[in-house]
Amino acid sequence: MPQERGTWSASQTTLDKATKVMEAAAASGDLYRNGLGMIASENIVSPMVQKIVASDLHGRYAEGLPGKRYYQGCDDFDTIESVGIELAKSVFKAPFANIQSTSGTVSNIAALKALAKPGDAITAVSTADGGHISHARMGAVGLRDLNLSTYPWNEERMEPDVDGACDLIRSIEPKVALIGQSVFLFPTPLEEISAAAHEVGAKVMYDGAHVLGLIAGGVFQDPLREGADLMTGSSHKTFPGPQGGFLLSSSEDPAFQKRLNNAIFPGVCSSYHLHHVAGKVIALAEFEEYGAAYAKDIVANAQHFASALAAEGFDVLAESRGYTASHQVLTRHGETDSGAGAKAARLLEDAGIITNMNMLPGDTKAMTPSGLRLGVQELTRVGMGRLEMEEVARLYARVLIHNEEPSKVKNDVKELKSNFQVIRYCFNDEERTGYPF
Ligand code: DSN
Repeated sequence: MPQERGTWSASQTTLDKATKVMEAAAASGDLYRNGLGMIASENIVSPMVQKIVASDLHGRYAEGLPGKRYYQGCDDFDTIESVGIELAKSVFKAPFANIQSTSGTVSNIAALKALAKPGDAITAVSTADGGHISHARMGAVGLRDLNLSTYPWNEERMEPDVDGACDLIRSIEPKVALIGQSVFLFPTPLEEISAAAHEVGAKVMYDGAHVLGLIAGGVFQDPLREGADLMTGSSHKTFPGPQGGFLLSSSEDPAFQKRLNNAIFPGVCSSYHLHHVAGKVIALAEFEEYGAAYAKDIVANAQHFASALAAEGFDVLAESRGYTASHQVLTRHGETDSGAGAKAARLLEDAGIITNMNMLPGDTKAMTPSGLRLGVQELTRVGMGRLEMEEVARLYARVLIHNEEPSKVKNDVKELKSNFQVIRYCFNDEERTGYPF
């Protein structure tokens, strides 16, 4: 018998659990609404993306590609995905785009499935130097059982040592030369590395997860024209869409493109979160309109913020290169492996500033690093500019240099943030303009 409305009942214990979850979600929303979200891998989604992510698509299934589905009922979604593929090709200037992947890591797993077989060699940036966990044996590289060799790292320039990387590639002759990091301050000298890789028959895979919006906005580097055969990325960092991933390629070869599509489905996805794909498509349309301005403002803000932190007395990395050319800023808060970064992140959180501890060159332990990795893409999205970057640097100094009580600083963080509640660089929405609930 179907359950009659009105006879639905639930035990108080289960209801209490659901209530607790709803309250925690609302509290998390308040934390970011009233605080400063500065984790470099995060962002907020536009009102139109918020709306479509909560649509009926959430409960639906699709497998395959537009026009070639296993399930009925996909005609409307075919429209959405077809528009999205064309937008992704245009926004990323890529002859090939697959927009189904559910995260940057899933895109990486698919790429490695398409490019290499178990036992093959791969070169990448080590996690200690800022490489992503999916580039490591503990992540996707290990899952594919690839033999990893890591590039020598130039600490001064915060990028792979180019000659060393080329020598490594020439001696290892990997199947895949993987480029890109999660700590990503400066563009990688890709042309030289790609030339060495192609010389030995390797494919160049560029993980643009962090910097995808900066690349598409034309302010970082242009990997698909600098030698990368493939670019993976997240849809929710400097590219400000819902959580998910992209798989992009410079290849016009239909057989290679088919291999990439097959690596996503049936390779690593069955259904693929249609509401998020639809959100990505809206975000792509918004990016086509406003992305270049957003990307430019992010990098300008990161540079202002880094200089302002240095002026307050912080040890900001890469001073000789102008601190940063991306959305990220790196700060050192104590001795190598001292845990000073973890302590700083906790104090900032008490003041309503959300960051993450990060290993810096020399650190060897992930849980007791000496640094912070800071991102300004979310503050930029709500309209903060140069003056606010200076104000935020002063708030950091009050907590971490002048040892003010974080709860006192939190009031000023809330006051500052109260003036920045409207999400920018997106289509107008008459019903809502700000943070989700
Ligand atoms: N671990 C994330 C980051 O913060 O860089 C990316 O997946």
